[in-house]
Amino acid sequence: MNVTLLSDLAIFGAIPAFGEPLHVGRPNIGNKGKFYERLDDILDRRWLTNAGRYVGEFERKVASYLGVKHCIVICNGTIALEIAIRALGLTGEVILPSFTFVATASALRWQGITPVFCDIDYQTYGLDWREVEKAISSRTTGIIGVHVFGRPCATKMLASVAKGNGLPLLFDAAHAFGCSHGGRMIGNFGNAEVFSFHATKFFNTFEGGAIVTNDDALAERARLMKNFGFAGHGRVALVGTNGKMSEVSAAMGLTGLESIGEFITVNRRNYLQYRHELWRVCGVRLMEYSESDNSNYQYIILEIDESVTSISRDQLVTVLLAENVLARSYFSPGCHRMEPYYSEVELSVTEKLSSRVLSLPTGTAVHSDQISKVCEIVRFTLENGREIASLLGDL
Ligand code: T4K
Repeated sequence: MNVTLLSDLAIFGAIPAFGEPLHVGRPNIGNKGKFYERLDDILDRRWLTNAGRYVGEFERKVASYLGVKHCIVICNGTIALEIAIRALGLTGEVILPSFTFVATASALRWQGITPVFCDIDYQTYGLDWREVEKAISSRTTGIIGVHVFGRPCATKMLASVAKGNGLPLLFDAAHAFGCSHGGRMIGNFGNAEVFSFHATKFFNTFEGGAIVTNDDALAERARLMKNFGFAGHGRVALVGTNGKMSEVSAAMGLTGLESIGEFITVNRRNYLQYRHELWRVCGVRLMEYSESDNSNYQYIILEIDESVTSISRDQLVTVLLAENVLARSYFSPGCHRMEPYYSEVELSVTEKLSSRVLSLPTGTAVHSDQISKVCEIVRFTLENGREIASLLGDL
């Protein structure tokens, strides 16, 4: 699709494009002064990484925020997943959703483990426990649930399936920092949970992640593994890797933690504005967050029902792009339809959602008038779906 041509079309004259690109995934930044103070201290003390003061403080504060026994911070969420998978002793086959970022699957395959993709529940977008039960075989060694877009999986039912089959349960909680479920913070479910603190997450450490668990032995193994397996000078207890977080990242995390309430307030306000401005638009469903749990509201997810709108998700993304709104089609295609994992297996809910959903900009970098304009573009496009679809077809 030629986007330059598209933006020249008269229909887009109705709503002039944004001058600067409006991105999904703009980082939230805490108090810069506080961050610079910490940075100065790191540089003055010349202690940049390897069990530094800020990493220790950050781990203690994250553990206390989540009410979890152990927090091991890691250089990014993907390596955190790899370490958690290894520390849990997973091998053979592991069941996980296909509707996730590819890192969840690759953290397994990287270690020679076969990901077995399973369908999800349409209400939560998380693993469907009934499908998990069907997928368990003699080669299954574990289950990974993903709290997609920060909405908790069916934690109780998954725990019961895991327990009933003697399998460890790991949660990829990359999207769910600051969320709770049934009165407990995410971080306290399964054998362990893994967060991502990547720049695009509402809470970031530039790059970063964490493994959190209430299991002492598991925490000890993960701690050794992230530091080459060192159990003391010259003593290597097990095969490890380098998963350490730097002091600068921890300083960013500590600074962000001081503003996390404000980040969530802004995300919630943005979410409510999107909901208010889009609720009348036919064929669009804004993903809901449960009011009984705490959410971080970091994703604005629209589901486009093409049978009602006569315009597809991909066409809407093209229009938004022409208007300089860089919406993302997270997660499309599902992992089971990506080259390294390609499979003909039919996962009907995954396929439906991955062809229908898109993610819109939010966070502290996005202002109310920008949200109004994004909503106006969405409304206009859907209300004129037939004409726009046919224009797009002609380009
Ligand atoms: N599990 C799940 C379920 C995940 O979603 C992820 C990561 C992981 C595991 C692995 O965690 P990490 O190893 O990443 O810690 C982005 C992120 O890189 C990735 O962290 C995230 N999930 C995924 C959903 O999104 P891309 O390929 O879409 O990123 P990119 O570079 O296209 O950036 C997205 C948008 O953010 C763009 O519009 C630009 C904007 N952006 C990005 C960066 C880095 C900024 O405005 N500023 C920035 O600094 O993967």
